Amino acid sequence: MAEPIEIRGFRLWPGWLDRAAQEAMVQDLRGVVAAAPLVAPVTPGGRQMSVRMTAAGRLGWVTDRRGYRYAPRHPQGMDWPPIPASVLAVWRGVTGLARDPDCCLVNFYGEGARMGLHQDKDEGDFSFPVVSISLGDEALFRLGGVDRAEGTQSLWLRSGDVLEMGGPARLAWHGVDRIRPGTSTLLPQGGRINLTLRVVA
Ligand SMILES: O=C(O)CCC(=O)C(=O)O
Ligand SMILES: [Mn+2]
Repeated sequence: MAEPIEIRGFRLWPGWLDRAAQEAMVQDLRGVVAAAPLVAPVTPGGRQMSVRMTAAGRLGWVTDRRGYRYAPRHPQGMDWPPIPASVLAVWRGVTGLARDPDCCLVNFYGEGARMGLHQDKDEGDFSFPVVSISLGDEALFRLGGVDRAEGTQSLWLRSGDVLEMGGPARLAWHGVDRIRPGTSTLLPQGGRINLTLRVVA
């Protein structure tokens, strides 16, 4: 695999997954969503998120009026399905770690969906990276520093791209300003799927 592009400690591999691998992963994710449906979560402050979410793995990240947390079950009560092998292969390839992630958070962005600037800090051990996989329509990703006061910059994430937030960038602020509908034919109904792989510890 080619060397990643480094941007402020984030590491980006454009086109890690070719089209056939993306299609196979989407098929695997159809199984995940069939077992654990996408939900429209609310923040602890009561705001409806525009992204729909589910998860795979031992734990899933959830949010509701009670707070942000990792939970052993889907909000509707079912177990989270296992993380597909196709997804674990990306984690292992990028990180080279023997430790697999506990959670694969699945975000679905329809037209108009976004994710505000935030840090991923509900995990117990920040020495492990977060690995993000993009599928479907392009997304304008905003990245900043560990300190919120640092400036931010934007880059387009495309279908098949893999981004690692680790080391100095593990606690960096980041978010998604918008997606660009109609920029990918991967998902028949359009939209974007983002997977983030996390060791929760
Ligand atoms: O959709 C993305 O590219 C980022 C998602 C993200 O930051 C998260 O789920 O915590
Ligand atoms: Mn995040």
